[in-house]
Formats: sequence, C-alpha cells, structure tokens
Amino acid sequence: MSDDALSAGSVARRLGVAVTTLRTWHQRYGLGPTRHVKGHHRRYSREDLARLEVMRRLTAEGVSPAEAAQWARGNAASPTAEPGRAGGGHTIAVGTAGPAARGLARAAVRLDDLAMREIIERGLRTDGVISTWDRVVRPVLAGVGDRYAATAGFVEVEHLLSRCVSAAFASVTGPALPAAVGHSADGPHDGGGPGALLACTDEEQHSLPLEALAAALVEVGVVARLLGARVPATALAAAVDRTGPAAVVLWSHTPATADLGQLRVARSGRHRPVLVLAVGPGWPVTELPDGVRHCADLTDAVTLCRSADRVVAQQHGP
Ligand code: B12
Repeated sequence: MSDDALSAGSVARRLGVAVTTLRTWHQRYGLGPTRHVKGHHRRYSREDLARLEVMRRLTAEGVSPAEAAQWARGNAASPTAEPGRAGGGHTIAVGTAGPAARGLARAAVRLDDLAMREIIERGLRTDGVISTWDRVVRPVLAGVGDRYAATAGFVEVEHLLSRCVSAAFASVTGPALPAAVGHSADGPHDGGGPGALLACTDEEQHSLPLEALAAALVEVGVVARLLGARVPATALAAAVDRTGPAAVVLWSHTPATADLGQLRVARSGRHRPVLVLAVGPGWPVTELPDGVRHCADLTDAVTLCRSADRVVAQQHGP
C-alpha cells in the first residue's frame, strides 16, 4: 500500500478530531476518502487530508460545517482571507469582527437561513448570549444597516437575518428558575419569579436588542417576559400590573419612538417596579423622568435587571 494512503484512524489523529467526526464530514459534506486500495477500505489521500485540514481549521474558527465544507472542497474563496473588507458588491462589511461574524455575514447575503441559525446557535452554546450578540450578531446587523443607509438595499437580508437571530435567541434556556415570588392582580403569579418585563415603545419595531437581553437573562436564571415590538402604553401598564416585575425595560431605537409618557406609565401603576430602565439610542438621556435609569450596553442591562430581581426576591423571602 502506498504510504500516503491514510486510514481513518491516522487522519483523525493527525487532525485531532474523532473518527466519528470524520465519518460525519464524509456522509454530510462529501469530504470522504477518495483513494481505493485493492483489498482494503477506502483510504485518505494527501489531497483528502489537505481538504480535511481546511475543514478542521474553519470549523474551529466558528465557520459553519456546511460553509467550511464548501471552502474545503474548493468551491469558495477562504472566509478568513479578507478581514475588514469594505463590503462593496454582494458583501456585508463587519469591520474587524472574527470569522464567525464573517461566516454569518456571508450566510446572510446568500439568504441561507440554516447556516445563519447554525452559526448563531453554535456561538450561543459555546460562548453564551452576550458574547454572541456583541461579537457575532451585532457587527453583522450594523453592516446590514450601513448597506441599507448607503444603497437602500439588502432589506430581504435584514429581514431574514432578523428572523434567524430571533429564533436562535428564543431557543436559549437557563438554569431551573426559583419558585414564584412576584404578585399579580390575582395574587402571586406562577411564572417563576418577578423577573423583568421587556418591551419596545409604541411603533418601535427594533426588538432584537431586547431579544438578546431576554436570552441573556434566561441564561442566568432570571425570568424575562418579552412583549416584543410596538407595545402601546396601555398594554404595557396592564402587563406591569399583572406580572409585578422587578424590572421594566423599554427600548426605543430612534427619537421618533421615544415616548417619555411610556416610562412614566411603567412607574405609575399599582405595582411599582424596583427598576425602570430606558434603553436604546432613541431616548433623550438627560430628560428621563425621575427614577428612570439608562444604560447603554447589554452587559450593564443584565447586571441591573439581575440586581432588581434579587432585591424583590429577598423582600419576599425564600
Ligand atoms: C434589524 C433592523 C431592522 C429590522 C428590525 C427587526 C427586529 N426584530 O428588531 C426591521 C426590518 C423591522 C427594521 C425596520 C426599520 N428600520 Co431598521 N434597522 C435594523 C438594523 C439593521 C439593526 C437593528 C439592531 O438590532 N441594532 C442593534 C445593534 C446592532 O446596533 P448597535 O448600533 O451596534 O448598538 C448600539 C446600541 O444600541 C447599544 N446596544 C446594542 N445592543 C444592546 C442591547 C441592550 C440591552 C442595551 C442596553 C444596549 C445595546 O450598543 C451599541 C452602541 O451604542 C439597524 C442598523 C443598526 N446599526 O442598528 C437598522 C436601523 C436602526 N433601521 C433604520 C430604519 C430607517 C428602519 C425603518 C424606518 C426602515 C423603513 N423605511 O421601513 C424601519 C421601521 C422601524 C420602526 N418603526 O421601528 C435606521 C434608523 C435610522 C435612524 N437613526 O433613524 C437604521 C440605523 C438603518 C440605517 N442605517 O439607516 N429595521
């Protein structure tokens, strides 16, 4: 047998992956052994090994297996060859963001929802919500926004990407939640604790940052009720009364949707939350009503909501 015809075991050892992974890459992505030696199982050639090395490197860098396999088979240019590119033509600029963000940007341009979900969900599993939002998703959304501002194009990309981000964040689970301690119109509610109530202001459609916050809270075991986009003040007031949240978080993305009255509503019902938080670039930060706080990033918002949740949980005892 020629000594450059390798068995699955020795390829797996060289690459540092399991033999079952090789089998998956073969069956799903066609990256199998091509050399056939008489009387033996099929063997991996040097070329097969080189392809698999590309596959291993790219998947380790966060590129989805489906996409990595395309590059490994030589059907696409290297995803790591063009860092910080300007984003002309059919690309989305992601600045200096890493390979997972670049993979997501490419999948978004192709309208490849499966690859987008896979990249985001892998990030969520391995690095958690905050890192995935800040390092993978946000750079791509910002790039899509820049493209839209420059050309009014890529609206279909923006919509499908948004759907994939929403679906991935909605799938996040967390540790078992504590027993119910909040109150509602009918007495203590059974939703697993007071937690946080998250809503976009009336007519505000940009809900993704709140979806990221909801997922980040769930991940650390804080109940998060997400009302989503375009929540009228009356609906917000009803939800505050009925769920008795420790924190109410209101997102406004542009001054046009920043209604200070909604912040007052959140504090004026029977139940006054420990924290009312105005988030998003729409709010006039210096004009917020008394008692309303502001913060500018996801990590701070998680910290503030967690503290408010703890305060209320302690008030209600174990
Ligand atoms: C996705 C998207 C949409 C989706 C929203 C889907 C969804 N479910 O959320 C859809 C398609 C619905 C949409 C609609 C519109 N959109 Co839009 N959209 C975006 C896009 C691409 C991302 C929004 C987002 O999630 N941003 C969050 C991150 C990615 O933004 P960031 O700047 O990195 O974040 C900063 C802060 O927000 C903060 N932060 C980030 N995350 C978090 C999380 C927490 C908890 C906290 C506290 C802070 C925080 O930190 C950052 C530093 O300041 C932006 C582009 C952009 N750059 O934001 C445009 C953008 C916001 N949209 C824009 C426009 C014009 C619209 C439309 C009016 C378009 C139209 N003609 O119909 C509509 C209507 C909007 C409405 N009435 O609400 C403009 C707004 C311009 C402006 N300032 O007025 C933008 C900026 C695009 C652009 N460059 O022109 N949009």
